[in-house]
Amino acid sequence: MNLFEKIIAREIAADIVYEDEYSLAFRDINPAAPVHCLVIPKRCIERIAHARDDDRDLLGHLMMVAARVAKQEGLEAGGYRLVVNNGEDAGQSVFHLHIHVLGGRKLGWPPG
Ligand code: DGP
Repeated sequence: MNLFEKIIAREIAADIVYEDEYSLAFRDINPAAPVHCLVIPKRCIERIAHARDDDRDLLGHLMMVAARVAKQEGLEAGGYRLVVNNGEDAGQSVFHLHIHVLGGRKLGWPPG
């Protein structure tokens, strides 16, 4: 079981902000912004590059959940950023697909 599967199974505690049949969202343990949540699928896809054609609905669902979480966290008016890190150069450290939802401060671009 990977780390995020343990969070789904409640073997590791997390501050969960949203859950449904297909997805879970919880606060990042090491926040990079005042609001920093992660949206994950309950069925593990290691990284976006491993997604298959039949993951299309699930991927769309995760984006909708990310927008919902951002709204719930009060980020809609000021704006927010969604990030998916894929692989080593992007700094992916947990190999279970996740969308970072970041906001609550002015975010710089491009990322360093
Ligand atoms: P990435 O670098 O894109 O793979 O992001 C992984 C994120 O997961 C990173 O921002 C920190 C977060 N994280 C790692 N371990 C835990 C944990 O045990 N609990 C929570 N809530 N977040 C974690």
